[in-house]
Amino acid sequence: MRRKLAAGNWKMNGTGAALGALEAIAAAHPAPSVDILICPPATLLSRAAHALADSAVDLGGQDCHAETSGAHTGDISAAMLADAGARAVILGHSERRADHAETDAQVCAKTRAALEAGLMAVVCIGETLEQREAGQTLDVVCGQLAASLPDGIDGARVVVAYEPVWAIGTGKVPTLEQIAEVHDALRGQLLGRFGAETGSAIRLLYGGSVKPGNAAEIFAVSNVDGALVGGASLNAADFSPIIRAL
Ligand code: G2H
Repeated sequence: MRRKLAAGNWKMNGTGAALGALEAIAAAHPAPSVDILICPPATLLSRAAHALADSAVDLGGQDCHAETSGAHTGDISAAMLADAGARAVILGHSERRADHAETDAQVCAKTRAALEAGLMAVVCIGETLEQREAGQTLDVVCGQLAASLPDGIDGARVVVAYEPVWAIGTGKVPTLEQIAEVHDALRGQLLGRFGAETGSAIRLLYGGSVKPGNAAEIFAVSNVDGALVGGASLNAADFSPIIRAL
């Protein structure tokens, strides 16, 4: 049985003053029945790890380099994230794919590096509006999934987040039928490629404009094991009801 996961992606939001929001989220869920992961900016990780040391909330990064060290100015390795207190890392978010031209092959290499560093990898995939309107959604997301995950993975430490690009930060959300169609296809592909044990252990999150008002109905969709939440993960007032809806 897959444990549900509520993951927060703070993106490029939050300075030291935001630690209070992290503490409020943790304080509201002292013994959660689901996993809670928050991925603040890397600059906050060490302080957040200290502030949440005794909490049930795990911390994650938002990207890592595929190499462990070297001449890569401005980049952060998976081992560095782990050293700063991260237990996970988001990889291949559509904003990284768009802003930094990240390819599936790069995401795959980063995923391998994250797993080797002992992190859980939250691998993001999703179609653009043009691709959906052209009827290419399943081809696109299944292609991204195939090329973004390495072979030989531990399913318990891999999470796939389906995030339609057109639903991110827009307030637009796919229909429940559209979410189910994609998640069922992804589960089928994972089972076919990795076998029953690994393929059924990988958690599938939905992401894109998840809010307190739509979380419960999304979580009731087949093969939705939780959510990757952006804007609504920045404060306890919004994120706590989403966590409770899981
Ligand atoms: C999608 C999501 C978090 P939001 O990017 O990954 O953001 O919930 O703000 O749409």
